[in-house]
Amino acid sequence: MTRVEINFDGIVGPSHNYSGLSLGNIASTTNKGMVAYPRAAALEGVAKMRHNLALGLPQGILLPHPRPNRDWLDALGTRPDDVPETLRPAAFSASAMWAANAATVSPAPDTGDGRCHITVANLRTMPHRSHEWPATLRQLELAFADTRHFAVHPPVPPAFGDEGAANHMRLAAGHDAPGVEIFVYGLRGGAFPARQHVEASRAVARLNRLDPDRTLFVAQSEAAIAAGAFHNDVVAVANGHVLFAHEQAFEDRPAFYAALKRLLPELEIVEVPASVVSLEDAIRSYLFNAQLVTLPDGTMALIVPGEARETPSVWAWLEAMAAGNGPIRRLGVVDVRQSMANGGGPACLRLRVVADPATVDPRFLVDESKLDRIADCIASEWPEQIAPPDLGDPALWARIEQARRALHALLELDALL
Ligand code: SUG
Repeated sequence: MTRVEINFDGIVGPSHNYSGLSLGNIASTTNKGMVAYPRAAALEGVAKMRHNLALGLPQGILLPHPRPNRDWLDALGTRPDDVPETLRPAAFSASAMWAANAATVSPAPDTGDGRCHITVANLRTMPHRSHEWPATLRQLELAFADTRHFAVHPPVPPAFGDEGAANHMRLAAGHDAPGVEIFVYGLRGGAFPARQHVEASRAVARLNRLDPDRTLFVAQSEAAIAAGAFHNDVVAVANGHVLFAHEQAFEDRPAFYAALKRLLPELEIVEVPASVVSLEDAIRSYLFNAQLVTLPDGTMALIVPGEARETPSVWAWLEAMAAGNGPIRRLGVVDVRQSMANGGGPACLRLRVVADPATVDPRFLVDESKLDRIADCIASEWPEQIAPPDLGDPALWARIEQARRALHALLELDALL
């Protein structure tokens, strides 16, 4: 059994649009009302997956959810053809593309029963995301159906907000070694909501059967949330024994770093000082919403969005880092502008699972040729553009629903329709 890290990217759905639904997510509110390009967005996502494959990394997918979400509208006593304007954007949101919010994953070496545990996130803080979990649960139960290796849990009750892996980090000597799991929660966020509640984090840690002695609960800094870091993965990312974080990511950073060093002596922290890259530049560029990956030769690469290269303070820092003696020596740049304009960078678009690929349902794994077929489907079926007022057009609903059906047929995943 060879356990490796597999990135499962959310395929950008055919209803991708900019409705400004996420308070506290600066890109989402700033770009409200803009024309979106779902076809281009989904093809950017495919290109990002190809970038990972070219680095020699295994790659998986998660599929777009049914939109408009007729079950959700039904439960609210309405239908797409008489839905109040206030509910329509939420019913159409393609936000399930941000797979880092799908669930929290605890790999087998960390759990009490030696299985990989996956707890679906309830995403209860934002109405447009609160109805993602049933479709996410169905997909994850199918993709990880082998109960000898996986346990998939439904979300924690909505009394407590949980946003999944975006607020969770794992540090370990290697992917297949026992790790330290870190849950980052919010206490306050100035004018913005703290979307991850500590009680939800504690519940997920229990459900995932983690060892309390190797689990840390750490408060995100209020300054970071107030500056627009609505998830921890906007200001920090971990991989293997490396933590890459902004100086202002955590409320009590000395205590956190000290606890971490005690648990993981090989820990390396790569910290970016606020005097070099301000929180504002970090959030604008999504420097930390990067994929920090271990390459097949054991070295690490940081895959950043194009916006990081365009932000002078950030790019200067990155170039100096890659040229130095630290653990991250290689940089990759991917273009996910359509997703970025809604506050979703490279790290938001993927859910990391450590597993033997042979234990995963192969329909959720991709290679170049499957990506070719997915790209063809997107190119022929996805709407080219959507402005929020278009969401009232029944012809567009039909198009969006047909596009999703075509993708599911192609992937032989009609069971999820
Ligand atoms: O939840 N944006 C998402 C972005 C999620 C990013 N994920 C991570 N950081 N892991 C959110 O705020 C915008 C939708 C809109 O405005 O229409 C949105 O939901």
